[in-house]
Amino acid sequence: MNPSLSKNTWLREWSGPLTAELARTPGSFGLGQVPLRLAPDSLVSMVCGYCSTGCGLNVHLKDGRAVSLTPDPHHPVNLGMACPKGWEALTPLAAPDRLTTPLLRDRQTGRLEPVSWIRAMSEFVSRMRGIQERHGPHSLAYLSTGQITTEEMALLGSLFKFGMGGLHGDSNTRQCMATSHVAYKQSLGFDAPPFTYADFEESDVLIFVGSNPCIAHPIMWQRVLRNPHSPEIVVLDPRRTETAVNATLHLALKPKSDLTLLYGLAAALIQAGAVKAEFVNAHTTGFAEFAQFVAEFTPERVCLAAGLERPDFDRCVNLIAQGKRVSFWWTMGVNQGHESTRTAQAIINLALMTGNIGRPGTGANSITGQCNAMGSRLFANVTSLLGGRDTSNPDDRTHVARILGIPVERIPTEKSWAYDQILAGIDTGDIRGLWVIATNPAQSWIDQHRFLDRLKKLDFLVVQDLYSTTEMAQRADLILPAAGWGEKEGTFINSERRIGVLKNVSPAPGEALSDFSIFRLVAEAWGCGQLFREWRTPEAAFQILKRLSAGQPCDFTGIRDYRHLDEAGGIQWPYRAGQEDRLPASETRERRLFADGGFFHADGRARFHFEHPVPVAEPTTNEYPYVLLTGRGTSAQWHTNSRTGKSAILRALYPADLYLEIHPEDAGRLGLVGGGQVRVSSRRGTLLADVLITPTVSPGQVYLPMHYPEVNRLTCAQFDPYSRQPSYKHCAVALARP
Ligand SMILES: Nc1nc2c(c(=O)[nH]1)N[C@H]1C(S)=C(S)[C@@H](COP(=O)(O)OP(=O)(O)OC[C@H]3O[C@@H](n4cnc5c(=O)[nH]c(N)nc54)[C@H](O)[C@@H]3O)O[C@H]1N2
Ligand SMILES: Nc1nc2c(c(=O)[nH]1)N[C@H]1C(S)=C(S)[C@@H](COP(=O)(O)OP(=O)(O)OC[C@H]3O[C@@H](n4cnc5c(=O)[nH]c(N)nc54)[C@H](O)[C@@H]3O)O[C@H]1N2
Ligand code: SF4
Ligand SMILES: [Mo]
Repeated sequence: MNPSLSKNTWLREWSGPLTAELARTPGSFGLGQVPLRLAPDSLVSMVCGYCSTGCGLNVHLKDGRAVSLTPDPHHPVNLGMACPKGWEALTPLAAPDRLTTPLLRDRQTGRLEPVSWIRAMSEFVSRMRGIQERHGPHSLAYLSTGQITTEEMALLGSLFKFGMGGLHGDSNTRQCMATSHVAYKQSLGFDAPPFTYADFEESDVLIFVGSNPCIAHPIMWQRVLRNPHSPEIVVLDPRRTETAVNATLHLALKPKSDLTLLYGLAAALIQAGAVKAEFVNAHTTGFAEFAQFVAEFTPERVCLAAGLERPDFDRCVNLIAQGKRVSFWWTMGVNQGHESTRTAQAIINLALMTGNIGRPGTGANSITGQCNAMGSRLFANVTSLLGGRDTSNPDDRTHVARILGIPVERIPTEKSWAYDQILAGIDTGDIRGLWVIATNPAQSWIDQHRFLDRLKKLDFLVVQDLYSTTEMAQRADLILPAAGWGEKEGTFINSERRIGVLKNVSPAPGEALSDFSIFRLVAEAWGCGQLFREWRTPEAAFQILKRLSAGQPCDFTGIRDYRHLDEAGGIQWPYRAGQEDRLPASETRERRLFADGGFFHADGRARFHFEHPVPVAEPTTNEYPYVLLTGRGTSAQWHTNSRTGKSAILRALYPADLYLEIHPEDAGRLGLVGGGQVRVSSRRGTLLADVLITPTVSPGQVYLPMHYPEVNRLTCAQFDPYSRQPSYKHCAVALARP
């Protein structure tokens, strides 16, 4: 049977204005079939759905079916290149464990059984409502993602908070970009990464802090390789990563000594007369206090703390002092730390004090992780109100209510709990029902055993995913089958603030629905569908997002519609209505922020933030003598491997089993042999891994790639106090022969 027909049938059965509408216009709701506006034999361009680089990919349609994919040679981001995940992006859609119907756990047998959407929705509503009636409206929570479209995130955040009366919702962006969000907001006045990818090619000095783009952002790294200025590349990473090997200077600092080192660099730059006083005086506040604060971070002190040789430190200072266009880039080695916000701000401070921001080839540049973490930072309605507004500000609430056409009383005045607080709320009985969308925290959240124990305490767990086999799905009471990238429409925002479109080029299997349609169904079933009547299609929702962006730093009211985005190869915010006529030709394809030195605080000035470094939660001891670092393994593996593990081509590009990187000296002392096994234990758990002996890690440190299910058994739940981002990259472990 034609799957789309069966969908229409059940949709018609379930009465209600929305469902009738869905049944009438299936294509535009991502209900499975290729929208009519795509010619059956054509080349369809769309943005990649893995990492935040946002490469343009061309999907080749034959007889209305996606048959292959090639990188878009004209796309301003990737210029015809793609990494293995991008090339293989269609393969995971056809995996045999795709969900084709909702699954409900039978209370008698404990097994997950297929049910209709009507049953799934009535179960969702009756059990979630029941929890709210028994334990109050805030006893529900959701955990979402940076991997669904901006339209979907905004609808979910609005539905849950304004429609269902919930308050607590967060996403895996907390695991990833929360630090950058808070750091930018406090320092620059808005969460605004200032760069454009051309900056990779225009710098004469690039400094990567806790960032391994060779593996995690390979196409950004290709842009670095195109830099014609023979740039100096400095890498601050405890490991000799693929990126560090390609650097002109690798500072293999001790794990989590970044803040001390960055303050030391600031002090030495001040000593070297490298401060751009004119810029600092005109555009910043707090420099004098900062200069006084860092004075005690002498080269001797910081080299000792960071385990660096003085000549390497001096060389780094000279490169920054003498560089004409210095750019600073950071990723998870910074964000996933116990003092990560101040560390990110220490990087921002270096760019500000040396005037390296707002000009080509400069910037304090946080590289994003997931394809749409930037969308979630602006529109998920999680830490800020839609469009980067402030939940606690009555004017902002009134404004958003007016734009959405909803009563202002529906907008909560309080902020949601952060991810870790929501989980702690399960222990205290405050959170009883959890809805998990497009994230797999049963593998990816820190301190896994504790996480899994908490799941058992829930009254009701709903998981919305592509696959029935993920660690989360297996534990759900109800699974909602979602359409994935390539099976739906919407937009993503990449690392350089570029909004790109994705398209529906492949039918979703069985009764799987786009997340957008699922949220609309929930709204309808909950009885609040009327509040979201304007959110008819993803593109209609995009028009609402435009209005929400108006007047904000992220204003993109100048973008007409999806077609406009498509024709332009994506458009970076800001792009205000009328701006297209005023932009110089050189800036229509890419733009950076702060060219005029004006920042987003009310006084137009950027701020220096700083604070004394503090020790890690779990230093090594005699019993647990090694520091465990975790992160990405290969360019072919994506997070919990639910998608990348489906491709035979990608599987051939990474080791099948978990492996531990260990220095030859340590391996020798412990009698470990390459290819043999090692038991790795922390205070919270233990695992077995294959031994990979390599000098890329320093003695006393070991490394596990995060893509294998066991890794987070070991990690230690410590959080940055400002961003509440987990510190995945530091805990103490013991090693033993099994
Ligand atoms: N292939 C692939 N690409 C991806 C992803 C993926 O899963 N697979 N995920 C995407 C996502 S969501 C993200 S967030 C990004 C992550 O991108 P990256 O942050 O570049 O990747 P990681 O390997 O997590 O961490 C980077 C480096 O931080 C270093 N590090 C550890 N501790 C410290 C420290 O104390 N100080 C410093 N300076 N460095 C430290 C690690 O050794 C590691 O090399 O990648 C994105 N791209
Ligand atoms: N030890 C350690 N742990 C880490 C990290 C680390 O460096 N070290 N990094 C952290 C970081 S930066 C991140 S971002 C997280 C990532 O952690 P997760 O978000 O848990 O990882 P993913 O595997 O990307 O999970 C996405 C899920 O969504 C599903 N999915 C994909 N597309 C769609 C869709 O369109 N709709 C729906 N409904 N579902 C979809 C996938 O099948 C998958 O199950 O991991 C964190 N965990
Ligand atoms: S670099 Fe990122 S966006 Fe580009 S193809 Fe690879 S995964 Fe996709
Ligand atoms: Mo991430």
